[in-house]
Amino acid sequence: MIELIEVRLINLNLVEHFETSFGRIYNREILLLIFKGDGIESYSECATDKEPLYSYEDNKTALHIIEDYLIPLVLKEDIYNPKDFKEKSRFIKGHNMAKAAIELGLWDYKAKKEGMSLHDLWGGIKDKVIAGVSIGIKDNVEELLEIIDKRLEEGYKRIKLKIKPDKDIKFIEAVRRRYPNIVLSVDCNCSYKFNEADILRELDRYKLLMIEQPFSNDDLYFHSLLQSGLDTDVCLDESITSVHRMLEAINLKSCRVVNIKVSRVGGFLEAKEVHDICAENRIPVWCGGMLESGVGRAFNIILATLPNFTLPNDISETRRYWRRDIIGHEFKIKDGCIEVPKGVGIGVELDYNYLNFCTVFRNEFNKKVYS
Ligand code: OSB
Ligand code: MG
Repeated sequence: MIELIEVRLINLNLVEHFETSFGRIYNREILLLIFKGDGIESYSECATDKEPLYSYEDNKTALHIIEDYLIPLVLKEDIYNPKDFKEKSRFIKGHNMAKAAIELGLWDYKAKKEGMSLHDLWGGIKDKVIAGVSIGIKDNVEELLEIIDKRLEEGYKRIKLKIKPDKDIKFIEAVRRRYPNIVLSVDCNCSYKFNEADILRELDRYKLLMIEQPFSNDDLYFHSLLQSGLDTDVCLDESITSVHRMLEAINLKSCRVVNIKVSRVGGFLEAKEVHDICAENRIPVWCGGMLESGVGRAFNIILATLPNFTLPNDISETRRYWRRDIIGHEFKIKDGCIEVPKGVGIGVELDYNYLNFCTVFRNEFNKKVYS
């Protein structure tokens, strides 16, 4: 039985700033959850950040949903099975990242309670996943080429460039000229309007692995129009928020590739179903990232071991994000891959010394208050 849930807000400074079409960030503020009971400690993190830029959720809305609805639900009704949690939290519309944070913590708890790895519990079939890296928008071409040199040297199997209008062709052209054969993709993070589709059609020249989320976060229709006239595969990220949206995208032919994030779809159960539906429809998937701490990264790595994760992931080494992580394990690339951590649950432990140093505030919710 889960006796206590701790919610922490932690601050982690990025090794290098990260710029997308939403803007430039220098640090992450991450909500970390710790579940305690039965002598077990399980972890998870919420993918929200300070501002609602990637989706409508941010740390404050997630904190509200988690503390005022989801934690009371879990503690009052003694929920520890992720399936029960999903059923019983359905009445709350949306807030997928908040829900995913609880569901993931319950998965780690369940795996630890059963004395097994989450990798086995989720049915992962690989013991390592292909590492890729997402490179932020740079001020000039020289800076971009310099960082790509470094990333290739570090062993990444795929380079993803963040682009936006006026920060696109010139950069892609220069990268392709220097590296005619690397596996290269671009992520627009919703920054193009449909009347700018001509620019996107020009990208067919550069043999990109995919073009990720050119249009708005809730669009499927214009993506479908674009895909029908494009050789390059369109990949959806922001638009795929549920199994339902995935089925719509398949029927509309809005994309040929999907970036799966457990946080965006509201948990592993939903992500697994999206994964399975994509497999049935011969749509390859890969695991996206949200600049997570080591806790979130461990979940991402485990997720990416499912069979239809056949494309390189946005899963990078620890040192690409943090000088020091809040877990006692460092993720490293070996032969272009990152290994699944071994051990029960997510296979990594919190480094409480550093975690406490990074903690901005901490709230505790005790079961006793709710019974
Ligand atoms: O669109 O995939 C995205 C980071 C924050 C928000 C959205 C995205 C990203 C990334 C980084 O691309 C992926 C990573 O965690 O390395
Ligand atoms: Mg993306």
